[in-house]
Amino acid sequence: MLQLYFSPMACSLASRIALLEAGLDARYHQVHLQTKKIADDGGDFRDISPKGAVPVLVLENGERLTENAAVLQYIADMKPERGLAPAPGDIDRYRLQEWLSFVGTEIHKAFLFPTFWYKDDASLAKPRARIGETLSVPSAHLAAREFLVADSFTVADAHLTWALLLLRPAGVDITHWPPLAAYLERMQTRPSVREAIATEMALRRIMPAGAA
Ligand SMILES: N[C@@H](CCC(=O)N[C@@H](CS)C(=O)NCC(=O)O)C(=O)O
Repeated sequence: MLQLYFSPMACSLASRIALLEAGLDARYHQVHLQTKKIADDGGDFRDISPKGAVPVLVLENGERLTENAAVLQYIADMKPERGLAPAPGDIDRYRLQEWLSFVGTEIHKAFLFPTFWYKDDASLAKPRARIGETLSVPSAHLAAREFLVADSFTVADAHLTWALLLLRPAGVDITHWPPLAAYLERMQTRPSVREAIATEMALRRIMPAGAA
């Protein structure tokens, strides 16, 4: 069985959504990101991945895969019939990678990560100044589209949904970008998204962990 190392409401939420969308069972291991302790057994998460970051997907053969973009595409490719990623070679597969990269670098690492990990105003001045311009890109893209890629839900939507969910606690009001607010509302009507959020919010109440 697949195994996912995750932290409640961290970016690994996208992998949980993808697993649910794919209908794949997995064993979930909670990680405390500040202490790098695994909740199950108190083990050192850095022994699982020296990066010390979630998500880590342990494959059926025991190999470990890290990085949201790789993990999400791997999950999608395990169940191609679910259409969670366009077929390799299709131009839309590169569109998917374009969005995974954009969310991972321009929203996650450029804004959410410093906001949740650094917190001081001096470090955050530039990320705060830039986030509006960044969000205007997916906002314009989604103004006349339901999903990021082609016309159905893909793992890129799982990734962007997570990032948009964290913008509010990061101090960004996404109602300033009505297409993004409407998109997030639509995504939150999906059973996979609702279940993933409910599961992880319940865990977060038990063991608060740093996100992003
Ligand atoms: N480049 C990685 C970044 C993953 C990442 O930053 N994950 C965060 C949670 S959202 C984390 O585990 N941070 C802990 C740390 O960096 O020490 C990816 O896209 O998967």
